[in-house]
Amino acid sequence: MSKERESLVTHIYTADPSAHVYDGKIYIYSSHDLPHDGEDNDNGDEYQMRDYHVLSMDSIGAECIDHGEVLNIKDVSWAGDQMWAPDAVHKNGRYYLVFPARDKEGNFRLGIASSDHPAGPFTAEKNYIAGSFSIDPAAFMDDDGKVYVYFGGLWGGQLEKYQSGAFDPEGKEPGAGETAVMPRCAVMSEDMLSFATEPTSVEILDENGRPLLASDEERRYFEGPWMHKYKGKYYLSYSTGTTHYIAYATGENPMGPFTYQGRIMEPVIGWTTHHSIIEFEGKWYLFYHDCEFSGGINHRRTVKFTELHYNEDGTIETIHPYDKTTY
Ligand code: FUB
Repeated sequence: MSKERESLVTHIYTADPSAHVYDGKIYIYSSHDLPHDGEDNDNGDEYQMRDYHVLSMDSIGAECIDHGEVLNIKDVSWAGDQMWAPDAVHKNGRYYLVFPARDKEGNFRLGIASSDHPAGPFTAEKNYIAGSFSIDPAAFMDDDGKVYVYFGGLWGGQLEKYQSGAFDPEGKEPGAGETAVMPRCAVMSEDMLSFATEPTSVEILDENGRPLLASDEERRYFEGPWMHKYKGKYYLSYSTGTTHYIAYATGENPMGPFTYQGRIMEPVIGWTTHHSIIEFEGKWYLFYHDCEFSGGINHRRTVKFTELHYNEDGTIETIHPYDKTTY
């Protein structure tokens, strides 16, 4: 049985969980960490993933099933290396996996693969999405059926190299006092194979309506976006990277602007923190990963979940991941 805040599976290392409810079950689209002895660096070279697995649970607490490898990099003709955090979306009767990988030139791109079944296997399109770049796509379908893809990650994820709109190999994070690099968002085409709109920056503002600054590392966006809707409001949540929080901002429109609200989760064991949020049978859950099972090895992560609680005013209670008095 899967228990709250315990590793869902331990026969492989899994990370970057994107959870969805399909046909009344919970499906988790995750990265598959491959153990190796290479060193960690700021380019994320330690995250050497080459395939995806789908996990599922019939209900919260049920046994977590690994559906095995659902896509391997050898079957993605445009990809060269490093298949990082994926997401999925169900549209037009098909299940679409949206995933990042480095192309043959070493630049991260976003690709699409599809299947008739939520647990795959998935067949990749021949080319990456034209105009795509960076990592961590999160696909959100709004009530009108439009699919928005939020994406972008600093450092290894290369987002700071696209500030001018085109790839600049010398691109650096902005200095103190300058506006932070913001996540990107594009609307997907009806057939889910291309961007229907150019990717645009999604603004995250402070309490005074000013864009968060690059030096505000406790609050600014780093990677791992997720979008969900609660009581008609849009909640953009993300990792702050260097400060290891899962933070969130809310807004009235899926393209923003969003106003910073607070932290959803304090740091976990391990450098990265990556999450997703779902509603299942009237309760809300956060799926995340940490490195507790591997004893703190950054690229040997396992996926977990915990319940998430809203306050009356729509703010989210901060989760302290190892405080057993809170769950
Ligand atoms: O898993 C590789 C990278 O680590 C992801 O793309 C980031 O979000 C972080 O979790």
